[in-house]
Amino acid sequence: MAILLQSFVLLSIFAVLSTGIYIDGYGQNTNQNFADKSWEHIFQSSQRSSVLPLYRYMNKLYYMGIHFRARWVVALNFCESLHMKLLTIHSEDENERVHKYIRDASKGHEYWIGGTRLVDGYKWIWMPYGTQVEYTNWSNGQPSDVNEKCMQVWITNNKLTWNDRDCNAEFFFVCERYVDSSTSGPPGL
Ligand SMILES: *[C@@H]1O[C@H](CO)[C@@H](O)[C@H](O)[C@H]1NC(C)=O
Ligand SMILES: [Ca+2]
Repeated sequence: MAILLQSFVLLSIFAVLSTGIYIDGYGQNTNQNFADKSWEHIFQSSQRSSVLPLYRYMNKLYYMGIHFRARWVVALNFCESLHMKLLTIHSEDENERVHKYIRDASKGHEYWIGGTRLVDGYKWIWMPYGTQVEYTNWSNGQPSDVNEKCMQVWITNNKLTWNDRDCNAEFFFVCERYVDSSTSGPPGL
């Protein structure tokens, strides 16, 4: 039943994407904060094509998953469905940039990113790349609990910092894609 419901939700989202509702919603946003937003075709068929609103920063594209909240694994898979990955953060600059995107989105202050210790229950790994998490920006006192095996970012005291969280909690999320995956990728890959 849960799986059926989940499939239905995902299918509905594809339906919305492929009717182009996104395009109109984002197209009207002329706020200068969105200046680095571009559009990319992801779904194409003979009948119609759809585009995804993406930010571009350095060698990465970013998609803000702000239209439904999901458990961590669902967010991971949804990003893959968009030919993207759940976000990985590798520097203070990038952390700041994501902070800005989250502020601009105005959709709360908690988002899933791609760090997890589900793989061996202990070590923090960026999924689905399988690389070890090196740069970190944990909140004070975090990670707090070995039962919290997934990584989120949250805004506290006007800073974007990281927290370990129960993977079954539902949050918005951020997806990424390296612009040219043949010549660039996350550190360590
Ligand atoms: C963590 O992120 C905040 C901003 O969101 C930044 O001010 C701070 O310098 C970062 N810390 C590290 C160690 O990168
Ligand atoms: Ca925690």
